Amino acid sequence: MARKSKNNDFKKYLKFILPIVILILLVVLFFSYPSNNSSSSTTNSSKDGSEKFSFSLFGNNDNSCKYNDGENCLNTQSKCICKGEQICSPDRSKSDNLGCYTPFCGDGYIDDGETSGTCCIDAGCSGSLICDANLNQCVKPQCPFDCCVNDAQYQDKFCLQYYSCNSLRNSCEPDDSDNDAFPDYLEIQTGTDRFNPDTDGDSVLDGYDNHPLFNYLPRIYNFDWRYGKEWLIFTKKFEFDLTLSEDIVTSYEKMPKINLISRDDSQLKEVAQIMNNLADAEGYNDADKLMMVIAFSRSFNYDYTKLNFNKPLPDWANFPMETIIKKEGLCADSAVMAVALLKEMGYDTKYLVGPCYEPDTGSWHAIVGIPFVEGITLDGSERYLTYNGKKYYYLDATSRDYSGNIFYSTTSKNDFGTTYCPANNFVVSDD
Ligand SMILES: [Ca+2]
Ligand SMILES: [Ca+2]
Ligand SMILES: [Ca+2]
Ligand SMILES: [Ca+2]
Repeated sequence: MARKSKNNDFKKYLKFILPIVILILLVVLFFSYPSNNSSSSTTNSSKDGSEKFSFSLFGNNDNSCKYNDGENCLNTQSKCICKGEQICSPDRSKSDNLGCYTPFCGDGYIDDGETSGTCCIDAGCSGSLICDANLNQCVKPQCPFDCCVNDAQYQDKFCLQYYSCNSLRNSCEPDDSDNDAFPDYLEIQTGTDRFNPDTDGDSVLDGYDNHPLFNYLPRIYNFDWRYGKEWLIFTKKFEFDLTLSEDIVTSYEKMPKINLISRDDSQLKEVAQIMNNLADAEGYNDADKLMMVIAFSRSFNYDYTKLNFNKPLPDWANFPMETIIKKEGLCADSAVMAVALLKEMGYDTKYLVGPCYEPDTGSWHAIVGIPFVEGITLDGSERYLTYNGKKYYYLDATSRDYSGNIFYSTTSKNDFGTTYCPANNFVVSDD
């Protein structure tokens, strides 16, 4: 009886205890399910790497990263663990919930291994170099000008064909291979030779030649004037013809007004030869030869249109041949012409300039300085200046409108005398 009773007690005990055990298990199950995950997902890790679901029979849930509660890879390293190439950097805007981040070149952060050499997009460049984002390379900055060739600071930028870089101005300027004032690209367009400064051989550089491909039909220029030993009493008429191409005549107006006296001019050489021949035919001494040329110069008209050009001389004066062809000019034109022509004839002449005062304040006068030569008679009133130990006598080559004594003297006030343009103020102005 007792055994039966014992068996019944156990059954009663099971009936009582089993529901309690099952109830406890259900309660444990319920609390082991994460409260923030109400979905029925059974995946145990999301793409951000966090543990979404864990099952523990014993209800121990501390192994998952509670990022909603502020846990991250930095402050809870044991649970919030970054994976693979991720780094822990909760401050970055694109970090995941755990504060993990996968760095890449170009993300704006300098990470381990990123230098100017490996990732200049993030790490930047040293010195004046800049990062080329397409190449991810440090390069010199692009030249900001027309051109920068072999410039240490900038990437080289070259000029188009037939242009070269002026390194002082960083600008592309046209090539002129033969230095004839005619750029290569224009020579190619025109058909002239870019390696021959005078394609048609008419003595006019291509750049100043109205017809650079052919010698334009020449024209005859006639000159006549008078000179005599007894000045204004007995005179001899001289004359000569000069054959000049129109291209030569127009070239003087195109050329820059530099080296007016020193420029090598084959036409002026021809005139000098004519003058020497004319004087030699008369058996003239040096003094008469000089005066014959001065008389030639003084036969020209005074160019009143240039009268108001009160500029320093002679940068605005004409070329000697220009004055000869026009047969007119100011004192500067006549003096430049006479000095250059007499030099070609073998005389050591100087171009002299000096200021003139009342009533024409600010104006200048230009005259010729000549050395003493055979046949000159001096009366003591003549003026001269000493230059390099040599006396140069004043000679006024300006037009017949100012006729008078040829020599510039203290008494020749009608001839730009000392009151008007003080003789002591003349200086040598060679060009
Ligand atoms: Ca040229
Ligand atoms: Ca040429
Ligand atoms: Ca020519
Ligand atoms: Ca020509």
